Amino acid sequence: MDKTSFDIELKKLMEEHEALLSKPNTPITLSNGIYSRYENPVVTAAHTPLFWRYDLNYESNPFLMERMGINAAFNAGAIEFRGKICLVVRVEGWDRKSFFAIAESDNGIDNFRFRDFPISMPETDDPDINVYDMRLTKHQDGWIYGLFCTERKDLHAPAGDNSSAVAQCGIARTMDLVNWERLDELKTPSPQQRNCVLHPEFIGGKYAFYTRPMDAFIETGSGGGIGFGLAEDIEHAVLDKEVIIDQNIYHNINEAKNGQGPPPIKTEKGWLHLAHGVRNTAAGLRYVVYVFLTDLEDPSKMIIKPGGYFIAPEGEERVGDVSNVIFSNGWVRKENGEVFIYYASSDTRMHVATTTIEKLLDYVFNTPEDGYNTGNCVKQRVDLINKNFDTMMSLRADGKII
Ligand code: M1P
Repeated sequence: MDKTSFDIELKKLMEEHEALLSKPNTPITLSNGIYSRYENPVVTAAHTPLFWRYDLNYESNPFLMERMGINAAFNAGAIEFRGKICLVVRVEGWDRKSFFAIAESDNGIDNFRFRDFPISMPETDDPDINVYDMRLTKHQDGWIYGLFCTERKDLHAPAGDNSSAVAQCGIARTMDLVNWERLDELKTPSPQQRNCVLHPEFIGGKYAFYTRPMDAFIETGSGGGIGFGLAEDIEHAVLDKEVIIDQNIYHNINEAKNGQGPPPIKTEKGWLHLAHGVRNTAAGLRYVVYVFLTDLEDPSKMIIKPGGYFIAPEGEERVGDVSNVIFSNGWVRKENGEVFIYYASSDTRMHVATTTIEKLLDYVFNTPEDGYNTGNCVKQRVDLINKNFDTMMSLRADGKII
């Protein structure tokens, strides 16, 4: 390509990129009353800066090749910081390695822009092979913590198995989202950990962690659900004991496994949790997210859990690198009671859904709990139909429904 064509192509690329970044996002008009979804994803691989992907220099890249592409931008931690919504996005290159990068927006709905540089996360003595899924906690002790999964090859895997890894919980902290201090990895009674989250407040003077005990890399095995444990110290955090606070249950949305999403939000009625649940299907695993509430004094104590899922994949959300997945590790409670839920679809892109604390509490307290069998579930539905009966009949008489 000659220099003039190069300049024309580059200008086109930059204009298209800017058009994507500045595209307004609007709520989908028909909401389910619980939350509103939005028309467009908020962050995708295409949102990453062109200068992360292209060599913009004509002399070294005369064909304007995208030399270091980005495959996906998903599973972001979220925090409101200095008046902006900051997402710590799991960005995955064409080389399959994930890294963290901050995308920020003034309104949290659109116009997310990545900072110029990704986060250069400090290492421990045992370097990470891959890191992902950061949960951000603004802790009572004044620090912002990022807990994430760190993976290294499983040295005990059979020869030729290049997929098995050992997953552990990495911990880093920051005051400014720029400089990060890496702390020791979390030690727990479980051989592996994913989906660990730091609770925002001290419990009995200790740091409290949500965990997801696992026997192996993919299978949770005897772990059984979302765990909870206390550590004396955060710099060398050790949990001597993990109790399961939300168990996997037969024939349920989390029958295969589950995991705490973002840190819980404190409300007057209890700690509001968002978590993901996984079940098996003939087409593979299906990931959805669900909500529950735990006790204000003792967040390991479940107060109430609505039955079923809160968000499941819809439309284009169903398809991606790992299809049929909704996963969330970030949400933000605004001062006015609004809640912005950041969720990823199919390990590919980020979306937002908006709701309020008032609606979430209504949802948790007034949605029937799981009936655990078909008979009970039919009774719950018949109760609803009976409750609606008079309204239904008068709407029918008025010709408003058939
Ligand atoms: O691919 C779906 C998700 O799988 C993992 O979640 P879990 O540990 O609960 O199976 C995570 O690797 C997550 O990043 C991914 O979105």
